[in-house]
Amino acid sequence: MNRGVYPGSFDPITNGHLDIIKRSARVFDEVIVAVLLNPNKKGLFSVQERVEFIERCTKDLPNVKVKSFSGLLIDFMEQNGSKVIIKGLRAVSDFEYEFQMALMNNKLNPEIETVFMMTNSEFSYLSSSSVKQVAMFGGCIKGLVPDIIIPDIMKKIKKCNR
Ligand code: COD
Repeated sequence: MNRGVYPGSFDPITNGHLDIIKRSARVFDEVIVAVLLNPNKKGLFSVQERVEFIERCTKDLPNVKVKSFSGLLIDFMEQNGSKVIIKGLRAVSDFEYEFQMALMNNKLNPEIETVFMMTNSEFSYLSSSSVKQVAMFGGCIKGLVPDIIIPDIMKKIKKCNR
């Protein structure tokens, strides 16, 4: 089976992430969206919330699974029988960081390849941090994240702003 792993923080999932997931699901037999559990970086949403958001947004994609992981990505890849990391690329700034990560992961396990998908021009400016900032300051996040998770994001932001 041709299984790809799409790793990230997804704090929260945006329409840019979802676009990469949908396109990957057409290329791979199975796609595992892997949400990083990083004890040193507290996100706005818990890993459980992020996983649940992604599950809700991908429920119509039968070959997409969502899991969380901690530690090294290449260990998760081995445990899940995948040799292909899927990454999205937005700008030159993404390239430098992703280039370094791809080489490091390949150095740690030469069987691992990273494939890059160009962002959809519609979402090239989108990041989880910019979505959180817009929401924090009362801006409209419609069109930036899947509609189905907007109420949950707004609820959390209101709680944090209290
Ligand atoms: N359009 C297209 N792609 C996008 C968009 C968009 N609008 N927004 C984000 N993306 C892509 C990003 O480029 C990235 O490929 C992916 O979606 C996830 O993005 P984020 O921001 O949610 O996640 P990151 O970049 O914080 O994730 C980092 C990882 C979790 C992948 C990384 O830290 C990791 O692998 N950590 C595990 C430790 C490890 O193994 N390190 C490697 C050795 S140093």
